[in-house]
Amino acid sequence: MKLKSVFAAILLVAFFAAAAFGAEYTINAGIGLNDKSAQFQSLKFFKEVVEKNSGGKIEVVLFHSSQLGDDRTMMEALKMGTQEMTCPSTAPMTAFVNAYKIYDLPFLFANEEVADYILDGPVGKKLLDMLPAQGMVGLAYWENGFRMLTNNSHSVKAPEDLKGLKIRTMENPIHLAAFKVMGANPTPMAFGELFSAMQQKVVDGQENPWGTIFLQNYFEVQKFATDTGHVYSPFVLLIGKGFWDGLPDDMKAVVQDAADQAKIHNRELNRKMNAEYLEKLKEKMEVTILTPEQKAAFQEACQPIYDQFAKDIGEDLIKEVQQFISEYKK
Ligand code: KDG
Repeated sequence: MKLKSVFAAILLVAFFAAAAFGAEYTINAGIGLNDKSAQFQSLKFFKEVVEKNSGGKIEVVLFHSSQLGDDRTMMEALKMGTQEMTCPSTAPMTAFVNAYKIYDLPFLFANEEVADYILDGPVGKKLLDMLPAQGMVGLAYWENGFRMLTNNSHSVKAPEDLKGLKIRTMENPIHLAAFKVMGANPTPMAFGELFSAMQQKVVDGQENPWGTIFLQNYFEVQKFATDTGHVYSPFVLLIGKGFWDGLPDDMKAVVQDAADQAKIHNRELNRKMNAEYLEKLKEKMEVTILTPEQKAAFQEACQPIYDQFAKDIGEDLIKEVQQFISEYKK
């Protein structure tokens, strides 16, 4: 038998053996966004790398569109060991680790590059290190992105235009306070309930990155959009601590490496998609692109939030982040 055929035979035997015995570990991974999102595409990338590099020992099963529940429910499930993986926005993570509120400060990051610098630096790591005490392990920061406002009443060009608008926010006290101080009437809600809430006019508007606004078809129920970019939303790829502790070291290394590779893929894809979907949305909604002066008015309106939450978040942590941000600018 030729060498090539021997190899093919070995591979075939290995394949059938894996199929017969099944994977040793199963990671059930769920998210709120749908299967067209950059987040789901990145999870598919993660799955391929893990399954290949673990030699089939780990199987990753993917769920989207809140099939396993909302961000908060899935984090609870990780803690209880009934689900292995999720990838929430950091905003609802503040219910478990208060320090994550740092990322909710309005207009903290000027662009994606400074966000990467902070998230991949010592502050980002310090916050990931707080998760095991809560029964979760943070593998990597992926990206949700800068959040933009939509509504179904009128075009918003200044904070005053927010007056009376009922806006859905994530379940996070800083997001609520920021929209209040800008003049809106905010209400927290799980992501999975948002589309029908807008359709049934329970809320007038919401805020999410361009990719989500397009891919979740929000333009069908929202006429107006504004590029407020009021906060940058990171995602954290989370794995349950109980499950993680049960993995042998070589499999932990495979999962960590796949999470890091998928992070790079995710950030590139997300940025590309957000830019593309903004252009597509311009054909479907009235999109306002703010001038720097108009944007500054929103930033100024949100300024009191920094004082309001200084003690809660920790003045030292805020100073530390601001110090790193100013270093980055130099
Ligand atoms: O998959 C992520 C979603 O569950 C959620 O985090 C999306 O930004 C989001 C929101 O507005 O809830």
